[in-house]
Amino acid sequence: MSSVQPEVLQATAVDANLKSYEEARRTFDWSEVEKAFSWHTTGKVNMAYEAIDRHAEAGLADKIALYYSDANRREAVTFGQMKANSNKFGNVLRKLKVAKGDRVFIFMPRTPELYAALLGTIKIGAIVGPLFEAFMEQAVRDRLEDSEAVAIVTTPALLPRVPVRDLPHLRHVVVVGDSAEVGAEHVDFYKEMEQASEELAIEWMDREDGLILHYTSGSTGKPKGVCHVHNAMIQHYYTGKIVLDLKQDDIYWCTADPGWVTGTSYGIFAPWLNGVANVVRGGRFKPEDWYGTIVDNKVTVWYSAPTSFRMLMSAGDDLVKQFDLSSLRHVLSVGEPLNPEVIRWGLKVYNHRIHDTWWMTETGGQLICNYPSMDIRPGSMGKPIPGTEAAILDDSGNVLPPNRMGNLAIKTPWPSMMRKIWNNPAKYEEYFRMNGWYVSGDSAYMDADGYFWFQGRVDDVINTSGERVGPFEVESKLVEHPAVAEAGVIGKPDPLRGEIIKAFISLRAGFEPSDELKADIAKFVKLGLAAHAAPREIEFKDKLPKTRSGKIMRRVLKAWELGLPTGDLSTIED
Ligand code: 6R9
Repeated sequence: MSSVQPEVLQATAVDANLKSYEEARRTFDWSEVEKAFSWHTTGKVNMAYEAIDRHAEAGLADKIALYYSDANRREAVTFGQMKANSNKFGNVLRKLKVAKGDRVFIFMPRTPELYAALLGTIKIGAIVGPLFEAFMEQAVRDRLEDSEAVAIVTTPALLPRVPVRDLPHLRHVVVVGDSAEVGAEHVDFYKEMEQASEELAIEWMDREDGLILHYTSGSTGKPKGVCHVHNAMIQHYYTGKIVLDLKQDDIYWCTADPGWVTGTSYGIFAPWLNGVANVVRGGRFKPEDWYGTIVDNKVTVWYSAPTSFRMLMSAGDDLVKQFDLSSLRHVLSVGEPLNPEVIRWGLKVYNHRIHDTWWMTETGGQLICNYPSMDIRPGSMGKPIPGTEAAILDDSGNVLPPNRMGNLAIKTPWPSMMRKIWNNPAKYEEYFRMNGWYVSGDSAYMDADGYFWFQGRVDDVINTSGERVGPFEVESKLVEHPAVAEAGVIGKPDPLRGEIIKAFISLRAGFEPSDELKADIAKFVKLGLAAHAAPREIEFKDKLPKTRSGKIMRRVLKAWELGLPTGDLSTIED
């Protein structure tokens, strides 16, 4: 919000798909994009057909759709093979009497099987729910329970975390593994796939039929099931073109897991709707493996996250020099504020501007972005995609003038907007409380030239290494520990992870603070919820600040942590 001249990184791409942002904003029309899809002639559609089969049937059957690698496995899958494999899995589910609209979860690490299973689920019209492999039993249970899922696809290693008791709707556990590891009560993935036909009668869907369910954390309550519909493909396809700048010969790599919306919208749908080869790297993050993935596959377009870029930055410039990264032509980021420092570093070592993009699980697709043909102002998320309108609103819903901080909001609707929160219409309505606007929960301002600048979250949601963690979920798990009386959880600023989770804890009578107890409590959350949800820091307090209604005041904890004034304490307990 300063008046000094902003730093500008000039546009470099001369042959970008989006030639002129300003002109596209004036002339763009979503109905033009729709013509790329089959529903124009039939009125019916299916995301998986448009992403895979359409290309296989248009002469690209032998083109590589997926370049997969991890430490032990390397495999290329063509569009034709992906069509056949997803058809087979669709038939497996049909044999199990899974039908249109049923919820099917996929809980496994990234492998070619995951992609066939996810697309096959969509092909028969079921709603797919991808889950992070890091989830522990409680996290899996919450999601299966809320959505009344009928089936889950998993691996022998993750099987112990799949709850089967007290889930009356869950009929099938499909296990992707060696037959010896598949119990009689489970469905043997490989065995069924072997017997299944490669021909499938695709379930033709209405544009507004359910496609995918991504659970995400809010500041209160259990995780919310954000539901997207097949219509989202319009935005995935279009942003794939103008933001990812995808072209036929690109080798594209999105580093996100499908358990996160980025790993589906931009790790599956956007590249394949554009008929582009998609790279998937399994296993954990290791700087050498990541650079190796770019070299081995000759990656041209790379979509990652600030936390990863920061980790690569801390791995050092010398490491970069050991790899030939000259195949790269376009680099992008999402998930957290992209530090100007990281952009400058990227320019120095990769010789590329890193293009920041802003969007959310709820928005389904990119909304505020930097484009190859547009100047970048480091620290800014960019400008709204053509066909959408973004604004900064005050708390009464009035549009604020430039340079004023407020609620970042998007004019409704847009093609990939969520269509419901599962089982929770009241929560859904909350987002749209300001007449005609979707209220994001982020605060930001827009400068005089229309660039948007992220300022923070309005609520208490923590963003650690790009993962959204609801403090309430962590607090709930903490108080299950026998030593914990009460817990308050905040995000503490961290140079590498953006934020880390810090827990303030008051102990039950009879327990004494100690480092062993801290470690035990952190482990308890790690095993009970998820590794990324475990507090990295714990501080014991005799008493936690609370409102009279008993809510732990996280903003006071945060102020303590940062050494800031605690602000209005009128609602504090005592
Ligand atoms: C796609 C995704 C959404 C929240 C969002 C905001 C933060 C995402 C950002 C960003 C600053 C960016 N966020 N992109 N903050 N600059 N470019 O990340 O979805 O996991 O639902 O998180 O992430 O706070 O509200 P999701």
